[in-house]
Amino acid sequence: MYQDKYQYHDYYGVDELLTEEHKLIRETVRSFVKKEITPIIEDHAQSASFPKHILKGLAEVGAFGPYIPAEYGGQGLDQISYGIIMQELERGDSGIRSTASVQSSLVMYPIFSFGSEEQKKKYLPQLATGDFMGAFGLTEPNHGSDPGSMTTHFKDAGDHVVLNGSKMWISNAPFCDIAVVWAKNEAGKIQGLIVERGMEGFSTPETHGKWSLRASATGELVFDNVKVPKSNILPGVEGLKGPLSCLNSARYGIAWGALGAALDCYDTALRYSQERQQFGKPIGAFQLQQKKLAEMITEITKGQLLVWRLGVLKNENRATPAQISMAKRNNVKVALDTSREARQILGGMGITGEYSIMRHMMNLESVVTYEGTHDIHLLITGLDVTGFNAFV
Ligand code: TGC
Ligand code: FAD
Repeated sequence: MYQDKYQYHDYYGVDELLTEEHKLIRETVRSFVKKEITPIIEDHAQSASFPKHILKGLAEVGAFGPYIPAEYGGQGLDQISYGIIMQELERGDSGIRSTASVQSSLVMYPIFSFGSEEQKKKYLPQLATGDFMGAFGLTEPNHGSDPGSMTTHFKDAGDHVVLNGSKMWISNAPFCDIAVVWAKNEAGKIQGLIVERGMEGFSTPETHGKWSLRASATGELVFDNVKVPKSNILPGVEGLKGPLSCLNSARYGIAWGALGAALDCYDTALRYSQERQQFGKPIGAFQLQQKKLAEMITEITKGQLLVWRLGVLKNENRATPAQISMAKRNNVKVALDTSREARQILGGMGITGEYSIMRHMMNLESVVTYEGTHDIHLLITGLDVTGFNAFV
């Protein structure tokens, strides 16, 4: 029986910057993860299956749309609370955090921000309870980092539009009830459409054979002359800034989330280094192992301060997309480096499913790629500081 011995690490007393409510939320999600996720996640990752039975529990701990106002089923929490929830979930598994990120930032957020009152009332409460699960379709087979060149499109047909094209690498696609899909209208402008499962011509084939995010369901969204009622078009936004605004929210959550995976790897490696004996003493007594652990906690601590400050800016509506890019890029790299070093500290045991490290490490290969790759975020920072646009 798997024993979750995880203990949080707060080297700089960042907790003192949190409110009692933040800590209570963290405790609730942490307990949920210990009870419901860590005991089962390894089996799901090994068998490449998504644990659908946890969706209700995720909704109950407020993982779906925590910052959406209560009148639409959310909890009206602040951005730091959202970040904390993402961190605790990713401490369990990046795939579980992915499901919550997509539901909150990529499905509920656009409906809340750009949807009609009717759309908000129809979808948001059911998304908050997990009765409806959503997916977000931006990436296409030939357009990943450059979503502005997408070819998925729709044509006016009276009271509805006809949607054609396909989206690839879509988290939650295989089981989603609705998908927020970004497509070009006849004028070539990008708009968001809510596509519902059951609409004729809409299918969601699953992507198999992943070595990363194995406990998360990934798939395609295929549209073959799908008739979408005009009332399902998000009226509040046109252009690439629509989907990119959603990404600001999701990338912010990932910046917090990735630290959860890093903390889990660091915590596991620290304990192992204190217990595992070689050459007559704990391996943690060797300077080379201490270097790894000291650098891990240093980078994690810097990351904790970065996201806390970003959360304050976000609460005040002052966080810029470039600041969010910096935090996503930095913290995911910290987590990936931490997982690789932690795996080495565990020697051969590090490659087994008895410990979470290798699973985190493989998951983070997706996290460093999705929501904008490591290099794309560097170029966003480059543009912000130099004023020169490397994308054109
Ligand atoms: P560019 O010409 O710079 O901008 C087009 C319009 O968008 C505006 N804009 C933004 N608005 C809000 N937030 C942002 N972060 C924005 N960035 C740009 C911009 O002001 C402009 O507005 P307007 O009014 O002038 O039209 O766009 P570009 O075509 O040069 O592309 C820029 C680039 C490369 C930075 C961008 O396209 C990008 O971020 N590429 C990465 C793609 C990406 O992140 N895809 C993620 C897909 S979703 C996903 O991965 C989910 S994983 C889920 C999970 O499981 O957790
Ligand atoms: P490409 O864009 O082809 O990039 C390939 C390489 O080229 C990268 O290293 C990139 O950094 C580099 N590159 C590209 N352009 C430049 C440039 N201008 N300068 C320098 N280097 C460049 N998408 C969704 O819409 N919804 C989802 O729910 C979703 N979930 C995902 C889940 C998983 C598990 C994965 C792996 C991906 C998911 N994605 C999703 C897609 C993800 O956002 C894309 O994979 C990502 O944006 C990169 O696009 P790409 O894979 O097409 O790579």
